[in-house]
Amino acid sequence: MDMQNWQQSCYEPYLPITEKSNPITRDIDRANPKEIVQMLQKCDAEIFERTSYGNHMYQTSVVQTIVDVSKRVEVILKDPEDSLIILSGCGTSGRVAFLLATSLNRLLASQNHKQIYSYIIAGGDKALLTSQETPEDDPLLGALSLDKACVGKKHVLFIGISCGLSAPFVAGQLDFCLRNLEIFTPVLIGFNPIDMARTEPIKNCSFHFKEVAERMNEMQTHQKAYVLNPAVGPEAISGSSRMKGGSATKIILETILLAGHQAAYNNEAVTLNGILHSLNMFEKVHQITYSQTTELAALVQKAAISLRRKGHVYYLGWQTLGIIGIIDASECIPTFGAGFEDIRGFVSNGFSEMNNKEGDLSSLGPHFIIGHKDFIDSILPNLSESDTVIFLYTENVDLNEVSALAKIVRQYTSNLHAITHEHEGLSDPEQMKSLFMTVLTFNWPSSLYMHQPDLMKQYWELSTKWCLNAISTGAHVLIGKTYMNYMIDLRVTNSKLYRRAIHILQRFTGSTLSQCETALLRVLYDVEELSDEMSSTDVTQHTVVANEKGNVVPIALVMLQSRRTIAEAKSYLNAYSVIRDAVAACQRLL
Ligand code: F1P
Repeated sequence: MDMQNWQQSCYEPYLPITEKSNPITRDIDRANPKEIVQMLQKCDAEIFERTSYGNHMYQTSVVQTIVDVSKRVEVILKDPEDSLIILSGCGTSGRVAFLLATSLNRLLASQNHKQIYSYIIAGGDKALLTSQETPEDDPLLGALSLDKACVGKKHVLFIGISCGLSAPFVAGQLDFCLRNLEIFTPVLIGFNPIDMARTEPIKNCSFHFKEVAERMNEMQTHQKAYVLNPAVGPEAISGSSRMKGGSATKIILETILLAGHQAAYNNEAVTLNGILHSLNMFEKVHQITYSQTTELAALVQKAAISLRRKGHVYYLGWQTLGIIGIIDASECIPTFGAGFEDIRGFVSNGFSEMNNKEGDLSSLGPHFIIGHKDFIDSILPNLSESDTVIFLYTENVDLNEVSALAKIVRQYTSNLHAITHEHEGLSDPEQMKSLFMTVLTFNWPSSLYMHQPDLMKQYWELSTKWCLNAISTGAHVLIGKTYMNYMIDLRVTNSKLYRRAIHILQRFTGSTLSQCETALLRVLYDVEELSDEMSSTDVTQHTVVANEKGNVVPIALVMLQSRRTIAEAKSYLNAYSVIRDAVAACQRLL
């Protein structure tokens, strides 16, 4: 089915695009590693597809908005005193905001310009490395943190990211901007048409997301606000916006921000053609990355074998590729219910490389131990052949450092691999390659970076993100964590995830919405009969309870399917370590 068809209202009409199940990956749970990578390649290609029910990325209206926002960036860069560009979001969207703000501030500093970028992530810096889903539901918190971030500023370009046009935290911030347009120019980035934005009422709040998005749209006619919401198709794993949503956000924002930089500092006016060229280059990055399907599939397989053997996957990255690794690894915990030790990322120089607002967070606990030195001290002594180690580096790093660490790791496991990036023609010394069992090398043609050399780093980051998303997603799919392309065992920790859980129950049991919600609540509160208080309390309260509960949706599913009690459903599920098998067996009970 192509974009044209699945986005038409007849395909899962009750769901916004970002929550739909993608037909390309419908049978991903039965695919082999190579097929999985090919499916992901197709899903990611939809970012650049030129046919779509909603506006697509290359559509003139989208490109024109990118031009308009880039010009705003140019104005701010030319008058940096009292000005700020703030990027904000929840979960992956906040992590992309952080990555861009930090990386562009570094670029500005290296060229002796004032650093004017800032980021906000719901839940603060600890949400960069761990899942903090609850603050996402709080619009007031969003507005307050924005207000605090721009004290004393006269011009603020605010970029609010919510892939699903759904996060109340971001809605609160956009509303705040719309009420203070003399200071703020708000931009909304997401991947649903506005009529699919979320309409669920927000607690203690007079507006919902769609209402704010409509106000934004109206203000766009006066060039006072901008909405960038191309349709890029459903995620490969339903609703998992860390994948396509995160990548498309990075592509759009890097296009905008670097076009603004070129205009402000190199006198290169922002044009429609320039923006189209930039999007084209990102499309090439997609093609080059997925041209190595076989090699990538081999890494997916290695990672799956490690997880199946109860081993681990470790990403050891240099510079921002290390951060990409940490982000990918930490997202596996909420996405796949993975254990924190299963897939972990480490970055050279730890928190000084992160350069995050709140500084070194290592005292917060083991989830925040991220440096290569920490890896050597705490992981290396127990490293074995069951573990897969993947180095992530580019030709711009100190290769002596890379080879020294590789030699140490090799003393513990030969299951050592590398993903590397280099300019075409400048090849990695052979002796480097001999240190690894496999090396996935990307040779980047000069045509890609001639126009804007600054973008090369962003291309390498995106390419690495695609590879790691494929490895971690593919590995979890191969060990049976998904059923079809649904992640059934999701944690119901905010209102969006609560609604997604109910939808999954409806999808697989055919029960009514109210039956599914009741079953979900019974499991959350661990009672066969819900009290009036439990039924009437709001979703926020339910998600607080859900924070401490695992296996909630699978248990509710078994209950609905087979009319079992909670205890019976739990013991039924205990017989299965693989979600796919449990659900399939449960389907047969019908
Ligand atoms: C934000 C987000 C996702 C995360 C999870 C919960 O989504 O935190 O990043 O993976 O699905 O929601 P959005 O506001 O960008 O749609």
